[in-house]
Amino acid sequence: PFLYNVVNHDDFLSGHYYTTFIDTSPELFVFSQAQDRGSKLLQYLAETTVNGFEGLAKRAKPSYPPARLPQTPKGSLADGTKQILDQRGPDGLVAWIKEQKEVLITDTTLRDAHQSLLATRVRTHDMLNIITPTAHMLPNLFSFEMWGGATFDVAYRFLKEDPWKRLEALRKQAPNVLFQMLLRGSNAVGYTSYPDNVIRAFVAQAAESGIDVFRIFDSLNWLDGMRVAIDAVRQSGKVAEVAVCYAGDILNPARPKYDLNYYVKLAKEIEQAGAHILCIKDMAGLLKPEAAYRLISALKEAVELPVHLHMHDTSGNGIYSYARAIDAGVDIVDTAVSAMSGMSSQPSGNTLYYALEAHSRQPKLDIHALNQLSHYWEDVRAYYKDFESSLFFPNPEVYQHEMPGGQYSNLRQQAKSLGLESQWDKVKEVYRHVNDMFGDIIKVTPSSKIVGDMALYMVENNLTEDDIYETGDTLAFPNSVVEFFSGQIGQPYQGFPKELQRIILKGKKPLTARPGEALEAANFNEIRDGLSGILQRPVTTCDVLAHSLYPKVFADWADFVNTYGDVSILDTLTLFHGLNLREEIRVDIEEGKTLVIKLVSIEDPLPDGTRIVNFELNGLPREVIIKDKS
Ligand code: 3PY
Ligand code: ZN
Repeated sequence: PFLYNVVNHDDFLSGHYYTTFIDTSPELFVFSQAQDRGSKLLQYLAETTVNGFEGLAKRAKPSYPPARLPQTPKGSLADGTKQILDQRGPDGLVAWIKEQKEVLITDTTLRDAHQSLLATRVRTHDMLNIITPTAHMLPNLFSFEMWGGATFDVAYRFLKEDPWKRLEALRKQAPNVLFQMLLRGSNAVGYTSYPDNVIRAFVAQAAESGIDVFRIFDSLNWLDGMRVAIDAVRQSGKVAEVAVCYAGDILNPARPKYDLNYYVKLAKEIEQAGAHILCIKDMAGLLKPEAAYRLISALKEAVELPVHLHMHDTSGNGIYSYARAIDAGVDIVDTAVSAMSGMSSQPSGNTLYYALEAHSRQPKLDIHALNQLSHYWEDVRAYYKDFESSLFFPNPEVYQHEMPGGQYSNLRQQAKSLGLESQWDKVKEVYRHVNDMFGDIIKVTPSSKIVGDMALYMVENNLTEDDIYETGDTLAFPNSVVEFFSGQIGQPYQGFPKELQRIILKGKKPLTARPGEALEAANFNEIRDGLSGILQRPVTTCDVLAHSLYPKVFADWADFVNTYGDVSILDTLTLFHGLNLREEIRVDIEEGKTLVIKLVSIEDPLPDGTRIVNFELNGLPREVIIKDKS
């Protein structure tokens, strides 16, 4: 009974109906799910075709040949690191890592690479198309970094998809290699501190849904901010990889705050705190080659833990630094598939392979496979052209401004939206200056955002450091800056600059304890009950956790899904641009069920600003009325 609930109803056919027929027959409104999904999808396509995609300048839908998809090799999937963890546990995995002569590789293409190059916009759809060949072609990888960081909120907020579904779907198709995520300590995958029970439950669920290795960091390198997460990961039976964020320059004696001793001492504390792996997280790409050699040598000496190095290639020195780190004995390094590497992303895995030709530690990777995967990503990257960052060449200037790879294009965009595009050089300079005013802090999400907010504030209002000290009592500082000086994101190494803290807090007393201790535990039952009124399906623990972290983002997403259904099934160009006139697409809404959708015409606007958009859905005409927002 497609479309025709009334005329197919038994009472209607037999003539036994009255004027109350509609009120007394609720089954009339039970439409087949497919029909309901089809209608919602048409509504989405009509609106996107006419009004464009939120946050994207409207332009004609581009057309590309299909992405070059490598053939999945024949034969069964080779076992990999996932089986080692599952069979031998985290300690067994650690022992295995230490036995490897070759350097191990984490591939970041599915997370940090697109977070840094394409504003985190790569969709599950494009990952799912390549994950099976990837799992077959790269079974020797240490891990796929494919979740966490900004991917969690961006999935709900901008891509209108469920990040948990991404994790679970990829897990199913790549059961042989470890899955790794980035966890911001007590900030989880958010930008603020959360109650301890949220951190614990989030870790437990992420482990259950498929994460094996949790890279945990604190945006101020404050170990207290990471302990709850470390313990939760250990409790889940997964791997706690604890990160030291790299700041400063150990080669520069004039920059003594973060010297070699600082890193060695912190690494030992991290080992004591229960880490399985130590990570050096160089989120801006500041670790110069000689510094990489000295740092890794010292750490390998100081701790028993395997050392995993994460870098961004902003300066263009990434491969050289990796090569030096590999000579110093680093166990694992992060790279991306070539077409998604370089600049603010990770160094290219394909390039590293060749850089280590004839070297005893050349990674065991199939370079032919990596090149084929790169072809796929080269083609797919074009779909996301509108989100490309503005960094098109190596930028050693990063050694001055020290902005993390993921922040550069974001801050530039923010500056632009404030009308400060022409003052971008000044913003970079002030960013570094703010860092020094704040006491030379670690800059990574969310502390990097705070420095960025303050820099924009100063440039926008034409304020110098002296102005801040002289007239600060009368200034309304950005919220994030006030929160930082209140101790809401933790305690910086060697404390806050006292005078600036007094000016910014205007007499308010700062927190000196761990923010999580002061926060009331989330009431998951209450959240679950609340969500059951919003979601038109059973509420899952994943939903409850997402709502705990991002109440508004999650509620907006749920609203979107209620209106338009699951748009993650659309191909990327269609999601962003809708359909061209007379274009026909096939959408698989579930195994064996395909909708054939054709855009027939878009009528002129009516006096009330609405338009009728005519489609064919599986050959039948359908019209959708939408508001033209132009
Ligand atoms: C994140 O927190 O998302 C990062 O990638 C930090 O480097
Ligand atoms: Zn990174």
